[in-house]
Amino acid sequence: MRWPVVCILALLHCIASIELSSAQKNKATEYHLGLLKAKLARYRAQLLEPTAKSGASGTGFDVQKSGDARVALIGFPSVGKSTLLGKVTHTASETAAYEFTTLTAIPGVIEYKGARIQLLDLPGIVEGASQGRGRGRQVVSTAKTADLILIMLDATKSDEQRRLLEIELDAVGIRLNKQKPDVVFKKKTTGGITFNATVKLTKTDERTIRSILASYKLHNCDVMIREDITTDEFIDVLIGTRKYVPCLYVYNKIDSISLEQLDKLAHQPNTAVISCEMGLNLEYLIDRIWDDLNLVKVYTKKRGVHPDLADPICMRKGATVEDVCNGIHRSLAANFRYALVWGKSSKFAPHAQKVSLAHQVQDEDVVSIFTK
Ligand SMILES: Nc1nc2c(ncn2[C@@H]2O[C@H](COP(=O)(O)OP(=O)(O)OP(=O)(O)O)[C@@H](O)[C@H]2O)c(=O)[nH]1
Ligand SMILES: [Mg+2]
Repeated sequence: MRWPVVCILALLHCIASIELSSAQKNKATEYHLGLLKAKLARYRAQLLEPTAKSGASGTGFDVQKSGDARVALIGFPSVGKSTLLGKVTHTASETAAYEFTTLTAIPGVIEYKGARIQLLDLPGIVEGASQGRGRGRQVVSTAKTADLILIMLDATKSDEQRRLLEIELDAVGIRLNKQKPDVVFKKKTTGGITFNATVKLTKTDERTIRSILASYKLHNCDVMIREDITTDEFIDVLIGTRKYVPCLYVYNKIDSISLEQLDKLAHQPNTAVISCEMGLNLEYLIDRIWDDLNLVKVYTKKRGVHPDLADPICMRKGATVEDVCNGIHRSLAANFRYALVWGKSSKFAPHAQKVSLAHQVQDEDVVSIFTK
């Protein structure tokens, strides 16, 4: 056993025993627990991201990114991931009633109103995947590269599966449906620690944070906390390699459950219910995927011709006309005179509005750019 594994086991044991005795949950316990978690997070990070010389790889499957966004399918074996890929893309991935049918990453493309979304079918994972069971480590590492994670669940199985998958993704540093904590952290070479909190901290305190900094041997840094964060969230900021990824929970096989069960599942947040085999609700799922990716697609139009609806430019929500220019050609923004936009972002819709580079575009806008 490598030493970090031994440390983790020992620390887990300590945490368990502290948590047991913390029925009255006093401040001292919280403080020590915070320190232990900081240590644990550091050992985990070493274990998951081994240095080059230790040889073990923490990398995912080597699949080229393509299209406008990447969506990864994560789930236990036989929940229907490959069946979904076959239904919504032109790519076939072997499907079968036995577990671990899929052994590698298989990319397909969802065509959505001209946008191209890469959907990655991945092998099923099992409990302990983040520690390297099966191909688990590779699967969860690949999930880190996705713009959206679809956690696929079997509607006929218990809800325990959902929690187990969340634990596996959490363990490799993926934070689902969470924003990066609003903390500014800057290392310095001298000057000690300056600590500022612009809000009242109710879930952690300055003493805990200072001790965690000391345990990471960070004696010179600026910390500015602008949100009521937990100790865990502060550790995430320190570790710095966390990935904040949106996630949609997809319950498949709804053809095999009762309407009451269906109703209950469908009302959970960030959830879509489908049946791949019967083709139920798949169009809704794709609309949801598009929404959750937080992208806008913009169609460009040359003077005197219709816009090209087959080939939009896809950008993050909040993108401006300048981003559209850069998406077409590097030199365009420099020679920009004005643009005309039609669609939701035009003040005069359905007519065009004349706009400058700073104008924010919206989904399905049509843009014409005029240069000097
Ligand atoms: N009843 C029902 N069965 C389904 C549905 N979708 C898929 N299945 C069945 O579930 C089984 C597993 O499907 P796969 O698509 O191979 O599952 P997978 O998640 O890719 O599994 P692995 O590759 O082993 O991880 C197959 O026998 C499918 O026919 C569905 O909507 N309803
Ligand atoms: Mg499969």
